[in-house]
Amino acid sequence: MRDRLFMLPGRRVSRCLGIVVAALVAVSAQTDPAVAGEDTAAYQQTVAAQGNCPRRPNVVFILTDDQRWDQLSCAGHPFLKTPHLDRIAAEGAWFRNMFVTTSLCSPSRASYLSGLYAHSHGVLDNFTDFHEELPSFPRRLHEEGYETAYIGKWHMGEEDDRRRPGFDYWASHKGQGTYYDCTFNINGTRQVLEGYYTHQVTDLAVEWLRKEHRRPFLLILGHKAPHTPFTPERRYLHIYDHVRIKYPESAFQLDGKPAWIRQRLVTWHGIYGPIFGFREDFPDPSPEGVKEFAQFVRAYTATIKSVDDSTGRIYRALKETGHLDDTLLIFAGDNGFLLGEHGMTDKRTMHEPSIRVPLLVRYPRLIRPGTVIDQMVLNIDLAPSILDICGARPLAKIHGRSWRPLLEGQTDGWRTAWYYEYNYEKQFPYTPNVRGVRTEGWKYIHYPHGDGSPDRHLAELYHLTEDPGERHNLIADPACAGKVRELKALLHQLMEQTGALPDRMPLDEGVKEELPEQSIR
Ligand SMILES: [Ca+2]
Repeated sequence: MRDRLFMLPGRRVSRCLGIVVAALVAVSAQTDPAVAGEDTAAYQQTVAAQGNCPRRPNVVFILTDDQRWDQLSCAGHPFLKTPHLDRIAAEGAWFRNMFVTTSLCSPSRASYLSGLYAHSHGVLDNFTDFHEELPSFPRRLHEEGYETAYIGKWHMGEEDDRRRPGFDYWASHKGQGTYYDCTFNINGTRQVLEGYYTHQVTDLAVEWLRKEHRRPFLLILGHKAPHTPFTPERRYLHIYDHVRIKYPESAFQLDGKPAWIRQRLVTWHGIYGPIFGFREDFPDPSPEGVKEFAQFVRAYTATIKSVDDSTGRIYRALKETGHLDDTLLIFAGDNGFLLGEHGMTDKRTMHEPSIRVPLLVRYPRLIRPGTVIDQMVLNIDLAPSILDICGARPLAKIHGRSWRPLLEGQTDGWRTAWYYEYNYEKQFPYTPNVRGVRTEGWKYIHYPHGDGSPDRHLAELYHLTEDPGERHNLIADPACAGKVRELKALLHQLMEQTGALPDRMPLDEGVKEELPEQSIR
């Protein structure tokens, strides 16, 4: 799939990686008047002048790994308390309908940085790095005079912990990292930071925030939590032992669903399988098997307590350094996570718990306290939104759009539908290829085989307004035939608009019971 890198919307730049970068720059120059004919010296003067302007906000972007949208007490979680995250929502905006365009770590992270769909930025799995020449919002802010730092989990390019372009300060590690005693590369020097990951990256972030900053700054803080292997810090290990956890009802309502969902039940990504190592004897479809599932849910949730504490420390550091109200403070997750819904764990699918993520934004110069945004926003919207609010040059030819107008009460013309994509992974053979469209009221999902032949899996259709839990697959309901035709046409239109056609993907080799290799679990 490497030859699909950088297929910008509406224009296929090149299939050859070697010349693709030059072509990309050329395309940008042709299409972005701010770049075309730019007088470098004059531009640098402008940047220098802007550097003294107090109105350019700082940006702190906190990104968690696999935190689903409802893992916040302000989102109504039944037992998790997140007072520090709730405060950001209370003092800023909570985007209640925030989604990712691919529910997988690296592709989504690349979409956050670039504003592009995975089929354009080329990070289609968790083993591909963000190409060093690909434009991103951190690089753009850096070009425009921002002091930039990346601290924590980068998670694109499994074996490479080197500083990525666009960052003045770099503290990250290879691949997934470890919850305890993780080895970081801090500006070129590798060292083990003893202790719990969430605290270690927070210490680094607070230390960096407390330094003198003569220019506006961008800090991205990438957490490992709540990613597998769910490992709460010691003081939170048992805080939910008293909470009763059951399999969700939808786990037992699989009639009318595609057969692959039933096949997934006993796999690495199903509720009767090993549940990421929490269950030793598997498959276990017995009612008693819920006890390991309950431990799994408790541990996942408990790791978020530390993230909340971390957010409180970041908030306090901003306040004590006098930066708080001049900082665009953003909290988001890279993808959702299924906690037993439809019998599934993990993400990747297009069902609601997988694609919905939290998005909280605080910036009192723009956002009234207690703002709630109901329009559908996407991970690809983050980059254009930050650049818009910072007054920076936009990225050319991207898919996302700035949600700044939503914060200003302007909702006319906002998107009412969007396209979702996921490609089958041989290393994780538990989810087919997924293509789908979500509107405010409906969702259509289908599972292409990958060779252009007719689909071999049943498609899914949900009337979300009446069935937000996606219990009733209406795909075979004759009364919905017109809706299916309408959504198929809309899906095609959205794929065309985003440059996703012709659509290429791996061959679906089926759902398998084999476990993933130990090194990538
Ligand atoms: Ca993730």
